[in-house]
Order: sequence, then structure tokens, then C-alpha cells
Amino acid sequence: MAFDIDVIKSVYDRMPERVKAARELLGRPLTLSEKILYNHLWENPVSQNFKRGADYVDFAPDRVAMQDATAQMALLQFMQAGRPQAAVPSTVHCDHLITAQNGAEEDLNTANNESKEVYDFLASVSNKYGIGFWKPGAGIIHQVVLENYAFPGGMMIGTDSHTVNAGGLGMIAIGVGGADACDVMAGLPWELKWPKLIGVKLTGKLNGWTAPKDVILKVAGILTVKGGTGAIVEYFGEGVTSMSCTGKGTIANMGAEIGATTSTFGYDDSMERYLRSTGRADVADLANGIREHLTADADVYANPEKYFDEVIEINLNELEPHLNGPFTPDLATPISKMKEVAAANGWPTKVEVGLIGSCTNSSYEDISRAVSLAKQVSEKNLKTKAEFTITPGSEQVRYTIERDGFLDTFDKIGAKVFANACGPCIGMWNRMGAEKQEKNTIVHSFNRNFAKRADGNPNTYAFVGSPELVTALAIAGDLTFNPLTDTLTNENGEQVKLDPPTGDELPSNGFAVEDAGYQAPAEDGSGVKVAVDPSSKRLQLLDPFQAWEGTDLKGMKLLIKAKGKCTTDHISMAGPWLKFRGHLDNISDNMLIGAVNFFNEKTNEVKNQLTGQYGAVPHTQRAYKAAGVGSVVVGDENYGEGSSREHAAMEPRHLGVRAVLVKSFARIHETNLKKQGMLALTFADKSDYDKIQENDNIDIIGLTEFAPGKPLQMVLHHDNGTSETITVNHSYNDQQIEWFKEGGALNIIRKSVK
Ligand code: MIC
Ligand code: SF4
Repeated sequence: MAFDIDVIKSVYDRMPERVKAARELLGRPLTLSEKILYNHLWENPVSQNFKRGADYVDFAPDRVAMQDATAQMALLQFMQAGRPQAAVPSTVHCDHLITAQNGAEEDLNTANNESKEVYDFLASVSNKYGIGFWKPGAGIIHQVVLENYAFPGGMMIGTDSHTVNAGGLGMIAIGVGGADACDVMAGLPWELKWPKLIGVKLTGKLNGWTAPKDVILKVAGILTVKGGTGAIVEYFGEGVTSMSCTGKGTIANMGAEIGATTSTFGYDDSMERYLRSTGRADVADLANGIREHLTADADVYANPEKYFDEVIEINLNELEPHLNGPFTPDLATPISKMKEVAAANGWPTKVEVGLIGSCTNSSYEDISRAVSLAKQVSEKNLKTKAEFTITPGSEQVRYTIERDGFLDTFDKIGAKVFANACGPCIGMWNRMGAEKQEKNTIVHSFNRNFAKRADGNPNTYAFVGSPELVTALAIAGDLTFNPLTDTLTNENGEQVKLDPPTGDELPSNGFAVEDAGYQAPAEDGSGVKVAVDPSSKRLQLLDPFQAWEGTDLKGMKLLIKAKGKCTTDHISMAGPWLKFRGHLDNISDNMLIGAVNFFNEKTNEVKNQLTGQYGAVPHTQRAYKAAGVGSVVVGDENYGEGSSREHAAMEPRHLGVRAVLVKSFARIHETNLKKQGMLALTFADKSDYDKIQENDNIDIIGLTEFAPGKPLQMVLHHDNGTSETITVNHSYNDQQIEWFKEGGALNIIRKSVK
């Protein structure tokens, strides 16, 4: 039986009526996204036709998921909310803190020792507050959620940007910061700007070398890393229904890479098969009972341009395998063009390592298709040229692929199986020699490839591709190898061609697992004690941030004017810093160390305006804090792209940065800043970015009349004695202005508890 079946039942019970009411209110057929959103409004009955991209709306998500690296901060906040139990079913997954080095067993043992304090903390908080706990080794949050918790038509939030993965099973699943998760677990509504809708119609069918991954790599190339901002992407068409459920998961997963709020798919047979095969026939039966409500109304997919803000059509019959990268997931190159493009850009073409797996691509189908290529190595007397690694997404998948002999086949090509965890995908990879910072190429089936992300080496060129393409390129050892047309020279000197991959959507003998790694919480957790050692380096209880002083902010210093791409990896790096995710003061030492200073093009070197000396960003900011001087961070487009980690907002808040002013924000990061009581501002005129000078003193005017839709003024006092006033916009609503005034959303919850 599925977890929390009662919740699923109640969602389905109310759905027909609410969908009908929404359809009547809008006076037109509904998309699937609208049906799910209207069915999860905090306030019902439906009374308003919400304006896309404009209205803030309160929702009641069905569940919350958290991974260990973000759960620490989420739960440290939740512990202050004064609730005996999480108000909705919630889970914690231990997946981000395991370093990949020697192989699954050894690496897991090391993590269990190194991170014992954090795991014990997460386990006891979960136990106390009725939260399901998935132990280290159980798997990666999104795969475990897809296998156990996701359900068609549901709505969930998760403290990880790839929570959207559950869209593969027809959910509206959205990545958020820990403070948002804290609200929902505290029984409060969750707020989201009513999204715009992008429709993607897939015609034709996947075939040969092309995989679901190529759909999203292509979409990323079309929409770019910010093209999906503020939108839900809804996929439909023949190409969708003929694709596996886990393949849909891959597409939904990487929707995070185009900034989309989430992606989703209508309920179909592939989802039913997946539910049944993962032990949830009960959910499949319930879903079958309301099938027509779990997909869009017929006219929507027949005439999509009438209902979506933008429609993209991709013909799968013609879609080529793609490789996206390096350094950004939207730089899409079809494999047939790679030779030319790599040569033109000087990308190293020797593939050093191929890595498959991760939350994005570790389904049974993915692995079985990759294995069909690995088998050909011995059959065709080939030798695998690159190193090869696998990170299974869950113990259930790992156990099943071991049983079915896949791991043996990989073993024969020299592959290393890492723990069921994030590992190399998030810089938890002790890659030999990475410290030499040599220029080199890797290919992987993960989702992100920002500089330094996998191994900390800024000169690692990482390309994202399907697991089958990654396997083929690892065998060939060559980035420009096109398996559709090229041959390889085997050990006998013969030219051989790889046959296209084949595989099974689901295991014909069913999934199996001995210990899935789940720990249920106590029925009554009131007696459970949660201890945080005050001298701990890894955990620190939170002190409330100070409320706004009630005046305009004057005499602030420019901390950094960041140039170009500034993702959450640049603002609060992962990898070695993950260990401080539960200790705000310690992790603040990584604040913005990856951002490029506009004035000297260097990372982690900014001018301290009090001394005139250049120094590290966190160090400089600590000096401002000590002197009681506020500061401002300036950034470029899509600032805060990538992760949901709220540390990227809490660190500047903790160290005394008052405002972040950018050309544009990524959604989750903007909300995180607001939640923590920061000012998240955008240039009214983007070219004003050029007016910001290194020695500027900055005032923000208009805060005493801070109101929705009303811009603020920023005065730049340059060091030559002149000053300029620029207009800055914001997207705060009344509630969010309260967060600012109170010094953060949590201060409001705290007050209501007292
Ligand atoms: C990621 O893929 O970048 C992460 C690590 O999973 C993050 C979460 C985090 O920073 O802890 C995400 O995507 O939200
Ligand atoms: Fe983990 Fe990578 Fe997935 Fe993030 S994207 S959850 S780091 S596997």
C-alpha cells in the first residue's frame, strides 16, 4: 500500500467538484496545471480567475520533502514554530552528504562517521515531529519520492530545486527554500505567483539513440536557463503518452534548468504501469477512477495556442541526441554537430570520465539501456576508453539492477558503483588529480554543469547527455563520437558500430529490495529530545534576525558588483561546504566566493571601502558588519539561478547585507531573499547596472512608504562627490513587505506562537 493513501484519497474525492467549479468560473476548458492548482487552493470555493504571472495565491500542498543539506536549515526553522507535529506528511532524505570516492560501501561508512552528528539530528527531529526519515544510502530524494510518494494530480513542495522531478508522475511539484517548507509544515498556506503556462507538444516517437533526456536538452536550448521563469511547462502529445513515466521524470527534473516553476504531464498508461510496478496499485486504481480530471480537457491539447502563453512543438521522430554544455545546461549541441562546435570552441575532446545515474537519470529503463551498450564492449571486442561511474538513484533500483545482472556487466567495463546518493553531481566527488586544475572533459547524465560543480576544478568541461549517450562516449573516449554514424576500432583493429540501445521500461520480474532505508517516526514524538551541542561546528540553533529599523537605509557600501552568471553555486558553493549547511555562521564564510567581481574580474577579491584593502568577500562583509555598516550586492541577469538553497539568502542576511539589486532574479532565490527579510530589488532600467561604481556609498529611499507595485529609489554617492538617483523595482506584496519589516517570515510565525 502507498504511504499516506488517505491524503491521496481526499485529493481525488474533492477534485471533480473543484475542477467543475473552476471550469465554470473561467468559462473555458482547463489545462492539467490549472486543474491541480485550483484543486489545491488554500481557500475554497474558487472565487477568482487568477491573473497569470501577476496574482499571488495561497495554496495547500499535500506534502513536503527535504534533503539533508537543506533540511537542516528548514528544520532548525521549523523547531521554532512551536508545532507538535508537521501539519502535512513530510519526509527527510539523506543523500547530499556522501562523498564518492572508493565505491558505495566504503563511502557510505565514511559518511556515516563524518556526518553522524547531522544524521542523528535529522533523525531525531524527524522522529519528534512525525516526519518520515530515509537513511543515508536509501537513495536520492527525487527518485525516492517518485517511487514512493508522488501521485498524479497531487501538489508538493520540496527543499530542493529538482523537486520538480515528481512532475513525471503528473504532480505539480515545486522546489522551495526551507522557510517555505517550514510554513507548510507549520500548517500555514504556501504562496506562489499564479504561473504562466508553456505547452510543449511532442509529436512522433522516441527511437534509436534518442532518449527523454534529449527532449529536455532540446527544450533547454530553445528556452535557455531563464526561459521558463514563472511558468509551468505542460507536456502533451503522442510523444508523451508513448514515453515511460521515468522518462517523463527526467524531463520534469531538468525543467529546473530552464527556471520553470515546474513541469507536468497528464495521467496515462505509463504512469499506471509505474505505480503498479512500484507497489502502488491502490493509487493507480484511485487515479483510474478520476482519469479525465488528471489530464487537460480535450480542447486544450487540440488547440493549445488558445490556452498556453507559449507553445513549443518538437517532433521526436527527428530529434537527435544532444550534449549540453560546457558550464551551462542550455548550450545545446546535437551530436552530429559536436565535431565542428568543439573544434571551433577549443573544447577538449578526450572524454576522461562518463558518469551516469543521479536523481535525473537512474531509472531501471535508463540503466538497462546503458547496459545494452556496455554489453557490446565484450561482444564487439572493444575497450572502454574513459573511466565510468554509476550513482543509482535509490536502493530499490540498485538492488533490482544488481539482481538482474546489470551491475556485473558494468563491472566488466571497469565501472565504479558509487553510493545511492548525489555524489559527483554536487561536488561530493574526491576525484583524483582534480586539484591540479587541468583542462579536461567529462560527460554525465546529471542536470547541472556549472563551473566547478562536479569536482571543484574550474577547468573541467562537463557535458550533459542521456545515460546511453554518456555510456557510448565513455566507451569511445571521445566527445565527438557520433554513435549514429561513426565506427570504433576494436582490439582486433576492425571497425565496429555500436547497435542502438535497447532496454526495459520496468523490471519484468518486478522491483525488489531488502532494506529500502526507511525509518518511520514515533507515533507520539513529544518525549523525543533534540540536542544541538553549542560547540558544534556543523549545527547551530538560529537566532532571530533583527527587525527593520523603520527608516530609509543610508550610507551603505557596495560589497560586490557581480559580473555575468551568478548561480547559487557562486553565492554559496556546495561540495566541501555542504558540511556546514546546519551552521549559519560557519557556512557564511563561503558567501559569494565564486562570484566574479566586475571591477577586477577576479573571484573572492573585493575592495573594503573602510580600509581601501582588497580581501575575500565574506571577510570584507564581516568587517562591514563589525563596523555596523550595511551593504548592497549588485548582480546581473537570472541572479541566484540553480539551487533552492536558502543559505544563499541567509548568509548575506546574517552578515549584514541589506539589499540585493540585480537585472533579474531566479524565482526560488528571490523568494528566499524576501523570506529572510532582505530587499530583493531589480533595476528599473537595466543599463543602470553600468552606473554602479566600486567606491559607491548607497542609500535606499522610499522604505517608509514601501508598498506593492511602488518602486524605490536608490542614491549612488560616487567617490568623486557626484551622486545619481536610480529607480529600482520590487515584486513584494503586502505579506512580503511584512516579512521585510519584521526581519523575516520566521519572526512572524514565532510571534504567533508566543
Ligand atoms: C543541487 O542540485 O544543486 C542541489 C544540491 O540538489 C540543490 C539543493 C542544495 O543546494 O542543497 C538544489 O537543486 O536545490
Ligand atoms: Fe542530488 Fe544532483 Fe539531484 Fe541535486 S541534482 S538532488 S545534487 S543528484
